[in-house]
Amino acid sequence: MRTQVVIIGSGPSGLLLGQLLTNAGIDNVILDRVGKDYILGRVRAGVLEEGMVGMLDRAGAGGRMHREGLPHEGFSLAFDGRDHRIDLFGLTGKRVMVYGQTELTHDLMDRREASGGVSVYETANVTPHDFDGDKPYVTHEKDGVTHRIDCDFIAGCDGYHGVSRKSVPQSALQTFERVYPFGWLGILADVPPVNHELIYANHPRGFALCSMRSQTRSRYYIQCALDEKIENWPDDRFYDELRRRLPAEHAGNMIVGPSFEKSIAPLRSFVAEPMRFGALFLVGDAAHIVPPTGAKGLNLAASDVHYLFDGLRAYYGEKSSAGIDAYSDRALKRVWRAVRFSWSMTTLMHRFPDTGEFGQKIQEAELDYLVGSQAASTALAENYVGLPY
Ligand code: FAS
Ligand code: PHB
Repeated sequence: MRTQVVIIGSGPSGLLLGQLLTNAGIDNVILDRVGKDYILGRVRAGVLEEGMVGMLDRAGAGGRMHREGLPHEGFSLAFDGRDHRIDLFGLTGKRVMVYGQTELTHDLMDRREASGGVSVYETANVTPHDFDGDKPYVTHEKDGVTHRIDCDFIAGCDGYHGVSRKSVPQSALQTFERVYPFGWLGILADVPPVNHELIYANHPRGFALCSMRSQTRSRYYIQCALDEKIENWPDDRFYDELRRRLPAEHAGNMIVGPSFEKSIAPLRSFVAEPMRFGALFLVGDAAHIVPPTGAKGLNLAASDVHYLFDGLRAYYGEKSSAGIDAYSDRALKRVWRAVRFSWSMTTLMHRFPDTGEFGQKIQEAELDYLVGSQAASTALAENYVGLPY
């Protein structure tokens, strides 16, 4: 078999790139080692930058998002028992869209199916070959048969644990990493959100986040130790701890109910450089990971796809390699700005082992300055709504 672009991974990166390529008449095949249901069963991001919204519209997959998504013009920072709203729209003229990654992935899968895009799920041993040569190809095993797909380019959209980055010689790759000494314990519950906008809370007991998926479905997180076990966190204990970390006005009117999803996610900052090796391009989580505090992970995948699609369209449309040659530098410039923002939000909002009482006062003083300064709030807001592509 032959195609122009093989995409490894059917998450948001792979599906978004695949749809833009298909819409542009550029042949592509998506391979994933798991099935659709498994991918749709993963609960992940919930906040979309305008850039991601625009990319979904460009892919022709934005309809349900506009119908069911929740445009948000601000969020709150809670600390020292008080609530402070960051007026995103007033400070930047931009909004964010609250719409779950699960829904977005579903919409992209539906769009791909409707446009006849070729995706192969539950395929094993996907392996990129000769991507530093002039005849790249990918092999994979399906139902005991090994298949070979010859191609021009390979897009490694296979996430942090994928095969693409691991296929690059270690000598050609430089990685940067910070692992945080805590995780996020998150639940999903069909109860009305405690607030109409998100609340990021700094508390001496630890960070908490009140988010949502709709007006009737809440997504709540509390910072937890890395060795925590879900079985030690029945819903009652979770809600009690969450309420202790929120200002009284919110704790008092929180509607609780049974969770139907509960998970612990570790937090890390990670960047692999460069993001291109000959015919192989690393996209999204395959190249970088950010702590979810800044709601940047999924949104960085969108800007990577934007840069790579631009390059591939110029390659096939105008026989120009300028775009694909510039991909890694263009993508990494925005990646590092988002990595910095996510690191700074995580450092400001979480309780570290060495924070102590002095460190808590410093965090509260920084937050107090931030919410009281138009300049500081604007800097926070423009990073949160998403820096330009
Ligand atoms: P993904 O990991 O989504 O997709 C990669 C795909 O590649 C998967 O379907 C996988 O099956 C496939 N794959 C992997 N190895 C393969 C192989 N060898 N062969 C074939 N296929 C292979 N971001 C936010 O903005 N906010 C959040 O709150 C947030 N929470 C998160 C919580 C968790 C637990 C995790 C892991 C991530 C979270 N993220 C969050 C980040 C997340 O949303 C990612 O940024 C987003 O999924 C990136 O999409 P992809 O790059 O497509 O990678
Ligand atoms: C979520 O709704 O899952 C969410 C929202 C904002 C974040 C992280 C997670 O910063």
